[in-house]
Amino acid sequence: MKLFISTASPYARTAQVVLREVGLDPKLIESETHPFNNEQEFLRANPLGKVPCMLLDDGSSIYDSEVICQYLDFEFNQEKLWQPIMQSWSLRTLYSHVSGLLDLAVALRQEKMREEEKLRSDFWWSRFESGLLRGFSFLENNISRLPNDLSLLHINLTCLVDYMSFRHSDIKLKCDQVNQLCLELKSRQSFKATEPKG
Ligand SMILES: N[C@@H](CCC(=O)N[C@@H](CS)C(=O)NCC(=O)O)C(=O)O
Repeated sequence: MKLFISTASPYARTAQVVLREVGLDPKLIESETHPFNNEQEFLRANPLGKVPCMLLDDGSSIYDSEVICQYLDFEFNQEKLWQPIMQSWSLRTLYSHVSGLLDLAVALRQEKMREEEKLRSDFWWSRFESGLLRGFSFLENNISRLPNDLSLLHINLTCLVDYMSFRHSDIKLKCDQVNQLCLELKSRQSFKATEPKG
């Protein structure tokens, strides 16, 4: 089994955290790959050219991050990370909400990279930023709905919050309760070992 990751990708980090939480040895599985390097083995495994991607021993592959996280949890962890949210449509929606915020945060990062090429779009920049502000405000108002047990929702949320500090520290988010919850989660070894870099 091989997990293609990039240490700057918040999506890859969710899979890295789950890998550790289910007790697999990351040293034997993780392979750092910059998606822009277009390595052949990686592109064969995921023609979309995105990390994370999991190559299985039978040559088949699994992506995207949500499918990889569920695969690891189902195959190696008796679904313990999915169970706290799977029974509730409202919590599954909150999980999608966090995934949507990850998409906005990465899209805004790409917009910032375009600025270096003088291709910045004020329209998209402000649309992504206001989506993030609204989305975090919603999260702050709904944080008490999170289940007590660690779940894929907690993992995605913590990767999102850290990615915001990593790439968008200029955006002042009002989300003290979200930050407090994530601070507690970040004391886990799985998060400490996978802090964003790059
Ligand atoms: N929905 C995908 C998104 C993955 C994704 O966009 N990864 C980025 C890194 S943060 C990537 O590999 N980008 C390379 C590209 O788009 O060419 C997931 O959840 O895995």
